[in-house]
Amino acid sequence: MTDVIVIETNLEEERLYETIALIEAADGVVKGVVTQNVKVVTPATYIGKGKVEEVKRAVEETGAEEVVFDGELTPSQTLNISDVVGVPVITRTNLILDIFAKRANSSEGKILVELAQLRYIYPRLKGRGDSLSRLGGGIGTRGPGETKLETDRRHIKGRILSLEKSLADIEKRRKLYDERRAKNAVKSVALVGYTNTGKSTLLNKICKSDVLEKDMLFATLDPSTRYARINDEKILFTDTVGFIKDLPAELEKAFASTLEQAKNADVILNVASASADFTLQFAVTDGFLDKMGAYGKRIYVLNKCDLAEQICPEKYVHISAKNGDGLEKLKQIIFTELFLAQQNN
Ligand SMILES: Nc1nc2c(ncn2[C@@H]2O[C@H](COP(=O)(O)OP(=O)(O)OP(=O)(O)O)[C@@H](O)[C@H]2O)c(=O)[nH]1
Ligand SMILES: [Mg+2]
Repeated sequence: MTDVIVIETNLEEERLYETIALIEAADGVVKGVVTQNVKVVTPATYIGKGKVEEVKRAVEETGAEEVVFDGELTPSQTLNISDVVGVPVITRTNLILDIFAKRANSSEGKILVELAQLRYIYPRLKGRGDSLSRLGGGIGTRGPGETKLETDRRHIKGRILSLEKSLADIEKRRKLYDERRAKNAVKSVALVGYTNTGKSTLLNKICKSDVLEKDMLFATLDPSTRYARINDEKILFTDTVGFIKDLPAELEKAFASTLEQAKNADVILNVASASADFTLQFAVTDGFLDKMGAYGKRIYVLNKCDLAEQICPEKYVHISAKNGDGLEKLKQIIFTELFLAQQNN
């Protein structure tokens, strides 16, 4: 567990909750939040000089070991703040990369995370040979690439190329598998959506399976595929990594790779949570799917309706994966899309 102070410059309440959840998922404990409504960015430290002093006091009073900046900083801004506050400063991207490093299980997942980490670090190493050694051993710094962080740029470049090659091999194998599956004509459904909306819970309910479901951001990293039957037809369901707003560019590639199956699925369930800002969640997911060129028919599933405080728009399919409400209806909608509607296209 690492105690942290958060610097918040985005003043939406939900954003702060999300950041705190990210910190918890990375094994951090929030000891305080320093907020600044940044009207003019201070080039050296992003936030103003007085605010940096306020962060320093918060660090000293709480004994926090790290500062989490809820956004992006340039490498020199990171170092300048860190010099004043006396502890390492990590960005939201470091935090997300860290959670991914912790969760990566499959060999592909590990390659993807290491690649994303190295791609993030590489341009930041210029003329800053010493900067990484300042990161210490807290959150935001671990991962498959950790031991290699102190080697030089050339070594990192070489490692990136070699990881890219391994990944290309994995992708080629998967493509063959997908082509074989397409030939066997098994219909497929992908569960995609914002993180923590209940995708894994829904997969488990539909397929009577037991993939990890947990109240934590990015509980799922590697995709899992299971079978289920609807009206006696065998259908493949794939659970996928969750999306998040402002995903680091370095991780977008990793997402795109683990989402290959979603890209080729006949039907995509875009899952959001009725207890959160579901309009934003649907939109964030749609944005990624559009960018990836996913062509499957999209069904918008509003999960956790048991928790809904307001009346949810009718245009979504309302369900509760937890208590089973709406699941039968959802299955029939999926069936219609796969076996009836698409025949007419
Ligand atoms: N109240 C309620 N909770 C639910 C429902 N569905 C899932 N949950 C809970 O929401 C939390 C997240 O569920 P997951 O299935 O792990 O969510 P996910 O979308 O797979 O999350 P990531 O893999 O982290 O992106 C768990 O604590 C579930 O028990 C639901 O319909 N109602
Ligand atoms: Mg999951």
